[in-house]
Amino acid sequence: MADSAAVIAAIGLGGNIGNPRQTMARALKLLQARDDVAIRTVSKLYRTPPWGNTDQEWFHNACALVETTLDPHQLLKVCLEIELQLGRVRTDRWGPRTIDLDVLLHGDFLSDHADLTVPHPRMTERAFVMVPLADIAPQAVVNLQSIADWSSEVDSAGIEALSKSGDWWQDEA
Ligand code: PH2
Ligand code: MG
Ligand code: MG
Repeated sequence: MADSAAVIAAIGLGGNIGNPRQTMARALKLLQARDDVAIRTVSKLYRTPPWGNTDQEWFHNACALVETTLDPHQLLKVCLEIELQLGRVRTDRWGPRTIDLDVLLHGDFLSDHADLTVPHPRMTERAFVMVPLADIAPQAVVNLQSIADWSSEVDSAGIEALSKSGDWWQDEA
């Protein structure tokens, strides 16, 4: 995409039902297939302890940088459509899910609207977001501090990389 109106956005991916690695790979491929989104960089894939409601399976988490001509609301809508397409059923707020796609950052956009809060609320406190995001955007500044610094401050106990690089999603069917 060589479009002057394109911006870089960061998307958080997670899931803990079924085959999260495959579902997250499919989500990235569905994003990549669009002509208004190009995947630029994907983090390693991580296994992370459940945060919030701790009485559920461990999650898989990753983050991706995409270049997009979609505005933040359009990108969120695309993410929600892909979640549905991949079989997500919404139940508990912090409960188990087949796939969660969150718009973490979108260029310099700031919003605290109820439907779309960017930067994603409390992302800097969550190791399952900061650790993968530090792979791909360590120097990005959120809430006046770099992702690398946030990542080194959060409690990342239990988090384990499941891949050596960010190409884990390419080989999933
Ligand atoms: N998502 C949640 C709640 N808790 N815990 C982990 N480890 N990873 C997640 O993606 C996650 C969570 C709600 O979005
Ligand atoms: Mg989420
Ligand atoms: Mg979500």
